[in-house]
Amino acid sequence: MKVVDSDTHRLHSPLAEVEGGAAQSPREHPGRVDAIRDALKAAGGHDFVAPRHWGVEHIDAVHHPGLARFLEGAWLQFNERHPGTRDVVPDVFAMGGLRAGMTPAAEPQAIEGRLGYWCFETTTPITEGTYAAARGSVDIALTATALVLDGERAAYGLCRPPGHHATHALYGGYCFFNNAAIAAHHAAAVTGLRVAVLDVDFHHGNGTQQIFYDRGDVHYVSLHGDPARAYPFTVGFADEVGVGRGRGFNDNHPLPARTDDDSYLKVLERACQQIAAQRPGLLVVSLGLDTYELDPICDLALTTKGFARCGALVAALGLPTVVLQEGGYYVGALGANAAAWLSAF
Ligand code: Q9C
Ligand code: ZN
Repeated sequence: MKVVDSDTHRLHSPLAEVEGGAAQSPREHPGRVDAIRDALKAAGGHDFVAPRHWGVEHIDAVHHPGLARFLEGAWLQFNERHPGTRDVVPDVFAMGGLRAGMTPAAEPQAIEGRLGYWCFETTTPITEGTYAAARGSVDIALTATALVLDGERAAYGLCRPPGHHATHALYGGYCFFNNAAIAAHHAAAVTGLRVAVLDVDFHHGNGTQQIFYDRGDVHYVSLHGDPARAYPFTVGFADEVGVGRGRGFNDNHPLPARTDDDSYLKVLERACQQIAAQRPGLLVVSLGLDTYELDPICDLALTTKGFARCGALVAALGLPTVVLQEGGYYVGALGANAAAWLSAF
């Protein structure tokens, strides 16, 4: 398979993330890409290509244009007021309730306010190189998409930072720009065909769902830890089916803790049937590997062999397919799991 990767992701490497009231070593770090790249090289059969550069208009087509403008200048604007800050994290959030019964908040002018206006949580620091890294991740996603639009049966984009938690106007969950949504929108716009997004990351892709919730041209289907117990907690329930023209084009499959290969594959088969029933022309897979049995922040129980079965099942859809990397935090098996999924595909 064609694999699109680059080193631009290294520009995003925070020292810490704030989770549960404490700073900890980031779960989402450059070593994740090293592990996947090394395993794919060792497995063989993959053809590595560099990404092209894509304009910011592809990001603005999916996100509020203010999000990219903000991320581009945020680190510098914060450091003008607080010199020497390495990792920039909001500590005030522009929650709707602050102005309940009044006109909604305009974008604040002070950087401390802007951070809490564009961000929804505390585990996604902005460093000096974050914007460039996030742009590079989008370049990888769009280059992989272009390869498939140009006739490749499939391509894999080794995206980092990941993307599926980023909504129209918010970053968070280790995600700045929604790589999969940008890829799916681009493919739908270029081909005029319906596009399906299959999201198998452990966490529900709240951003991707939100971006396409009122659209019938992009069908979002997700398997994930039930938000009754799992991040992002507020989105990803089974009764969220889309709205307006998007009604019937959103399918969520919340799963219980410790779901194993056999149970998972039964649900994945149902998800594939839902995708096939809408007759898409192209498939985007948000490939999170944090459903693994040893993942340190998740609670499903897939095995490396299970990932191979998943890759084979998705391939059987017979669709032109763009596979984009999302999460996966047990680095000791991350490469083997990616290689198993992609080789079986
Ligand atoms: N206590 C991805 O896998 N931390 N993002 C959750 C719960 C954020 C995961 C904190 C998890 C984000 C792409
Ligand atoms: Zn995840």
